[in-house]
Amino acid sequence: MKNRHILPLAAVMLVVGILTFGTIFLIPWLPTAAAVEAVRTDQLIWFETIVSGVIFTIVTSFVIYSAWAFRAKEGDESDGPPTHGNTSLEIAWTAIPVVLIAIVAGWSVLVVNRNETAQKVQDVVHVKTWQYAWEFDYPSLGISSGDLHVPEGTQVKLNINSFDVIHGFWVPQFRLQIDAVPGITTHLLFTPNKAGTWYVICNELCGEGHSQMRARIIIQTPADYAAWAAQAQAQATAAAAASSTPAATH
Ligand SMILES: [Cu+2]
Repeated sequence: MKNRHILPLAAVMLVVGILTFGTIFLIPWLPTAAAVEAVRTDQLIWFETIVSGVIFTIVTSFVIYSAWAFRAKEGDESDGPPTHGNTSLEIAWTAIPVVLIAIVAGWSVLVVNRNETAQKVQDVVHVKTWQYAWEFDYPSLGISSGDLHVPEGTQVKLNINSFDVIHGFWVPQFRLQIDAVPGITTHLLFTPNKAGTWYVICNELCGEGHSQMRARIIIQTPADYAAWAAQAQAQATAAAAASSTPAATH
């Protein structure tokens, strides 16, 4: 490349780079990450986004600068000079993408593997779905709830069933989703790591009430979670006692 092209090309690259990376970093593209799995997924997404931004900046800058610097003069109807390719350039633009794709593929396998590794200590919750509601049963506590309460820092295993059509269990803050399919039980593992209230959103078009099919997911500190569980258990015991007592007025 001739020296006189280097400075103006660098200037174009600077402008394109600022616009590209401004768009990448100044817009909050991703929702809060509230689980260990979300953090792992986001690291991979950011790696891919930044690499894509660098490649986009280089390619776009060359295209913009070349369209301006090598444009035909007015009235010039002649052919351009013949070009026979450039072997080292072709090797580079083949080898670099191969290496990048290998990195992304390997990294993805690691993320999926780690996300799907069961820990020794787990809370198990049975998720029941139907048009258009969620119910969460806690077999170890003997209670059920319309909100999904989970403690921070402990892996949760969901066993998911549907009683009618296919629904989708999706929590954007976890970057995870799995279908609820009638006739089979599907599973999802996650480890919440940020206390707060988010939503479980149905992610399969399941009927006219689909867009309203949401439940709260409440991530609590272990102490708050234990307090909630104790209160819910006391309520369940009181309700069972009341329903088994014969009513005097009848
Ligand atoms: Cu649904």
